[in-house]
Amino acid sequence: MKDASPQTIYLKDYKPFGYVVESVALVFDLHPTATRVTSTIRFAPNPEATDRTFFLDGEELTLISCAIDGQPVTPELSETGLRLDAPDAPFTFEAEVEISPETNTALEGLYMSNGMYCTQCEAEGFRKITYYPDRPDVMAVFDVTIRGPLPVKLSNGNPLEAPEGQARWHDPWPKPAYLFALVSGDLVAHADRFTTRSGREVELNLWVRPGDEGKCAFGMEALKRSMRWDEDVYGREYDLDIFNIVAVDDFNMGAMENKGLNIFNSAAVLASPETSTDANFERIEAIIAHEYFHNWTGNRITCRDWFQLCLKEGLTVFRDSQFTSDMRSAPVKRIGDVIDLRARQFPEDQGPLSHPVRPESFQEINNFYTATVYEKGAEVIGMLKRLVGDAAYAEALDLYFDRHDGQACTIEDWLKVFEDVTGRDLSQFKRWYSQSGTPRLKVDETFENGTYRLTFTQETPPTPDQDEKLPQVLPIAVGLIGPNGHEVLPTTLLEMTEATQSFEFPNMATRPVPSILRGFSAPVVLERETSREERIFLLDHDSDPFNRWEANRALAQSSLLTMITDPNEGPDRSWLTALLGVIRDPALDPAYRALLLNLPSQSELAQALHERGVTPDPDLIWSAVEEHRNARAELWQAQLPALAAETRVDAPFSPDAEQAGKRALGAAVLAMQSRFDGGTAARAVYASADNMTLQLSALTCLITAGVAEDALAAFEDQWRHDRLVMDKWFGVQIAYAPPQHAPERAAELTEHPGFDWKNPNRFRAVFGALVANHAAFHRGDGASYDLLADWLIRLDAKNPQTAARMCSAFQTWRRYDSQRQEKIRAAMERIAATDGLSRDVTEMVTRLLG
Ligand code: 0A1
Ligand code: ZN
Repeated sequence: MKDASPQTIYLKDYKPFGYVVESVALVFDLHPTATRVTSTIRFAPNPEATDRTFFLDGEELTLISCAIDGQPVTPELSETGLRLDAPDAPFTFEAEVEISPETNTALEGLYMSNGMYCTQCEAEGFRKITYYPDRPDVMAVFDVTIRGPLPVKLSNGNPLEAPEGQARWHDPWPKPAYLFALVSGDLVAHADRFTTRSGREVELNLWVRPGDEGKCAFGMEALKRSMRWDEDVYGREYDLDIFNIVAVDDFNMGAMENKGLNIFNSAAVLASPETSTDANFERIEAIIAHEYFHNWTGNRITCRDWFQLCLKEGLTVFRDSQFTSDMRSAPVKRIGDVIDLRARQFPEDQGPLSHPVRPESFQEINNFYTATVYEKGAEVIGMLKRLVGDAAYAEALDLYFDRHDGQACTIEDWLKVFEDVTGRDLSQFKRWYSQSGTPRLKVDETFENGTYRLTFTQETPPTPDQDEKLPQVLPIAVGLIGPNGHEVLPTTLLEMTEATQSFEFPNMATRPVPSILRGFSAPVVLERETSREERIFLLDHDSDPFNRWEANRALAQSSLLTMITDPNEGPDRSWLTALLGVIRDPALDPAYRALLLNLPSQSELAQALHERGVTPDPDLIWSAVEEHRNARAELWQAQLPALAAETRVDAPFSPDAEQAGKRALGAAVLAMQSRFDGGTAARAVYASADNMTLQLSALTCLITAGVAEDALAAFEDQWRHDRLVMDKWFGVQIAYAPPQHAPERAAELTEHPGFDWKNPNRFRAVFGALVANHAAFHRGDGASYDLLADWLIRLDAKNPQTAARMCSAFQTWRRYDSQRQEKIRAAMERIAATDGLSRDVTEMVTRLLG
């Protein structure tokens, strides 16, 4: 267990380490409870450093022996590491330590998952493997020997000859310890090859447990597409002779970009049509790409310190979104990203966990792998690209790779390449990295003597971590549409730098309708009073697919808010009629049409009410959404069969965007039909489904209709042997349960023999679903708060990182009424008062309680 009276670490205190590491040789003698790790490390004084304190990080290690230049030494040991008086000249440090992978339930360092050894070292897991300067700015060439009983033994880099029963790996590329990896198990490979554009032959392997071989093909194809794309678009080539991916069942996050040996949560790589949904396929393709792209943005160029995490993560998320846009539909990807940003990042930025894209302090770095660092970090890069243009972006990236290859860098280095390429001063733009909070953008408009004028005002409300906010650089993409629906000004980028700023458009024959923030060109909240008519006009005519969707989203939101605040109001029928016209347009991509049918989440509605000064009532929100869905289904009833027919896929299953789009629209139509047919159509789909997308969408319809008992039993029977599919079974029955039953159902499921709560995927399947079911999570009796708190306390003792991540469920707590707030506060205080609480969860609840 980590120290619970933690220290705060500050960006401003950065100092380089006193020594450089010239080489590292590690020997592993694997054993479940007594693995021996022998390290031989060449250190030399670092000319860039003044402080020569020789402190090596190390946690939960048993030191067996330690020597400097062959002479045994007795270091000063503490809970966090080892200190020695080291020579002021190059020297060799040797240590032998013992660790116990089998009892490592935190899944950080070397641990075991289903009999297989594996590692997770980001951010600070290497210190649980051996004593080392475990910080990203210390980069070294690693040589690894693995001895042990299991046949497959993998590490980073290229394999070397080794005696029987051993494996040796040499990684020629200097790397920080967080990119170290080791895997050993009884595994089988799905193998392939890739020839890089300069002719390097690369062996590709996806290693899985026997039985999972049939779920590898898609991941492998996605890897090859990613490798080709990074060559074509960024000019980046792979740099080793082998690239290994391993699927692991017990993993805290999605995946990890260890050099040449990516380790994946099996949910983020294993796929087959029978067991995976279209959404799973798309996510897997994106994560494979993300980890692969890290080879350049993260590994070849890494971060100087963990405050710079967005340097690799923001950029790599941006790159993986570009990849998905190229592989699939760009507008559909953009809309999906914005839905996700608003659902996860906006609440973070506007609540007690608010922090800048580049935080300035932390207690536990694992708590900063956030939507702000990742997704807002990617938005910031998107804005930079919009501002400088595509050609300058490409030039700046080339310069970045040239100038910084092999280095551990900062955001300053990153911005400097853009300044050098464009001659722009990016000091104001840099506020995007240092200022937390979501800017709010107001718009005023006038039309006089043929000149149309837009006046924008930006304001970022104070956040708990920062009172003062300064104006940011906002790229605002605008188009103007004439009354006949024709565009009179194509998309034009306005660059806003002041708190208030006007832009004029002369020579307009008539007052145009503006389409503002096209493509969601900046991550802000746009506050504009727009009439219903104007929104319907944009829904009909906007040539920008994002803003067309956005107009519809605003219409949906305002209709729902009206219903919530006045229970006598029904849904906005004239909007629904206009929307039906668009939905029935066969020229529109079915995936896009499915997005138009998607309603704002109940949590988003709660936030919208809160922003309007109304305390959200989760029960009223739930009832209004239900009523809306029923009314919409009834109103469109006659058109549904034709729409359903249009979504039929006759070709053999493919997870491509085209088929997936049809299935997404089909699922939305089926959900509407199930609102009035008692589940007949869904039962038929369930019975004939030959892929998981159809099977699961039918199952969720049956759950919503309250007639899923048989189907749930059949599903469990069919899939009890498949861990990943069973995660879905656990999740859907809570996510789609009515609020009056969901917490009880969740509690019941924790008693199910398959509820292996130490497996992060299974824990998240149940509790992630409960949190996502807004009205159930916020049920007035506080049952869900208490249940979650009980389980977070239990999980924290085994796996602090996953427990801490789930604490963000409480981040919106101050939106709600005082009774709910009191119940949440009590739950969080109960967590905070737990004996031996980890540093991870302590930091989270302290920040949440404010
Ligand atoms: N760098 C990985 C994410 C990651 C971070 C921390 C981890 O610790 C358990 C694991 C993975 C990525 O961005 O994919
Ligand atoms: Zn990443």
